[in-house]
Amino acid sequence: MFSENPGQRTVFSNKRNKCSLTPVPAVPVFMLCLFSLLALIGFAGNAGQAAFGQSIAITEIDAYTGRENAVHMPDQLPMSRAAHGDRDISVAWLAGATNRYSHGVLGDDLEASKLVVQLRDGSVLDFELAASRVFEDLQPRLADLDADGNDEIIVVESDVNRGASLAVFGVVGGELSRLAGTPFLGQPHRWLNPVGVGDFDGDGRLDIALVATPHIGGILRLYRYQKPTLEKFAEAYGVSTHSIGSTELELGAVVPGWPRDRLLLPNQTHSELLLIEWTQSELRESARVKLPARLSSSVIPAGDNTWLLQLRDNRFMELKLE
Ligand SMILES: [Ca+2]
Ligand SMILES: [Ca+2]
Repeated sequence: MFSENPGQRTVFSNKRNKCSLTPVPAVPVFMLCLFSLLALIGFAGNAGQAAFGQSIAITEIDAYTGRENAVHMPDQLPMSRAAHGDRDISVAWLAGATNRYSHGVLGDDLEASKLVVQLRDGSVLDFELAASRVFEDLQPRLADLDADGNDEIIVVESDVNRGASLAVFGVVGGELSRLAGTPFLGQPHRWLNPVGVGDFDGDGRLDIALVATPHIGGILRLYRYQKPTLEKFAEAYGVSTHSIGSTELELGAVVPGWPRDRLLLPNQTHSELLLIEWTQSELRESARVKLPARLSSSVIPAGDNTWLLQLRDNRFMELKLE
């Protein structure tokens, strides 16, 4: 069960040192009951201060070579990246370029009409969408969400009339199938950007993080994978992980940790980076850093609690959690 309409919402202000809870208009009683199992959350904490013994250090570094969106697989979508796995799927990619969805926020006006996988035994399977749908994405993501030893595929599927949803695919009975998905956002030209997978609630199972509508007021949403549904359990406003027209999709990152994984996410204007943790009752901001200029690139993991990033003034930076 999940909802797209929580009874209250938390807004993270773009101003430093300020968080606020903002009630939304009243909803019918039955809807409140329906939503009562959802955790309604917010970013708590004091900006600029390190909570939980955590702080973020930013240092300017020499230029590095970023990731390339190299196209190597048959019929692969231009500017996309294939995903390589070590379980049942050896490689997954987006294919069948089409301009049938007039949105074009990912670098060009082409989106994918097919998802293709090559299995470890060399066989190739594909899933072709209906004419009203596209994969509005530049990379499938592989993760064994249900710990059965086989990978699931996380990808953005958009409907030309209802906008984007996050979909989970997998190989079942020798076929590539859609296993679960979030609701579509509800209208055309509304997109969402997956952040990644991690155990954000500490229950030992992988969860999925995404940022809905990153261009017009981003909303962080956390989901548990409970086939055939994705259950939303946390939500907060005021973050963004993409700029319109960019092929850089990973402005946010999953931060491995114990007892829970956390998230490193830009604020709405990409001028700050926030370390965010789910505490079982709220999403807490546990550290924050103001960037010397706005973030322009994906945040690339470099090991040892370190990430590499680029700024709009063309400087290269190293970010380290301490
Ligand atoms: Ca699996
Ligand atoms: Ca979990």
